[in-house]
Amino acid sequence: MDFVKLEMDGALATITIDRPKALNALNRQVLSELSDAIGQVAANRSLRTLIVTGGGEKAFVAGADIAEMANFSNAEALAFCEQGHRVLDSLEALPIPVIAAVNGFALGGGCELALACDFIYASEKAKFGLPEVTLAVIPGFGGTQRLTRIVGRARAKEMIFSGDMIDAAKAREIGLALEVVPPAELIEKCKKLAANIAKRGPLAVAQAKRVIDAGADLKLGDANAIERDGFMKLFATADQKEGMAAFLAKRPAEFKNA
Ligand code: DAK
Repeated sequence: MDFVKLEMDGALATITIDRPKALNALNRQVLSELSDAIGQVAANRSLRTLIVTGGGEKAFVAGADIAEMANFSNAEALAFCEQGHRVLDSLEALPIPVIAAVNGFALGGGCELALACDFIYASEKAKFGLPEVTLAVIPGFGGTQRLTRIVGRARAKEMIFSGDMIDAAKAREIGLALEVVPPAELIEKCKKLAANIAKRGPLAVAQAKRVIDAGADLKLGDANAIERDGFMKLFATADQKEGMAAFLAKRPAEFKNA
């Protein structure tokens, strides 16, 4: 892969969008490589967390590639949009937690990539924005929908209508970024959380992610039915027996992902 790096280290995978000369902008090749990398993560059952970040000093991802999009026909725009939706949906559907480590500009499609992760940790120099209206288009990789679900309709409209960037502190204030840390500490902060996640019951973490996401757009009663289903299913796993036996025996649990 030319522009996407996939590293696996024990239970942790890291995907780096690595095209720093274009501030990691997403063109069709980058999206296709990202799709391959996500497929490899999905196929590896020893992984417990994925970190997504940007290569170089300046950017997470500065958006979809404007040079490539500039002369798109309607049909090409639709195909690109569908490719973006497919890739980000597959990222969102991974059964393991996905942390966006936003190390710089997260604009347009880059902000949308971060929004498709489970949550965002940001460096103090991160900048977020959906500037598409500046280019006379709208966000096309799910940003109008995912941002609205995370920060609420009015804040999403403010960002999308104005096209303005916000800094990391503002992103945290509105609930877009969960944590903001000095640049040099960003990956360590994400790794620390990943190490904690790796100690927990993997099927339980996956089930928690599934029920939270599946219930998010439902009425509470229907969403709680999904929770009941997930809770019940875990009692058929060896890890549940091990987790509770280990607690009662006052020893650390050894989970088998089974
Ligand atoms: N695409 C292509 N190249 C980009 C880029 C981008 N999004 N962002 C930066 N670059 C390139 C620059 O052109 C420059 O290339 P060279 O001139 O060196 O060849 C290089 O990266 C360094 O950028 P700058 O020289 O501009 O660096 P600065 O520090 O001065 O400025 C900046 C950094 C992030 C403020 C600036 O680069 C900038 O404003 N970039 C564009 C940000 C942006 O507008 N992003 C949103 C893109 S639109 C859809 C599907 C998807 C989308 C919409 C619709 N459908 C099909 C319906 C999504 C749209 C977007 O993401």
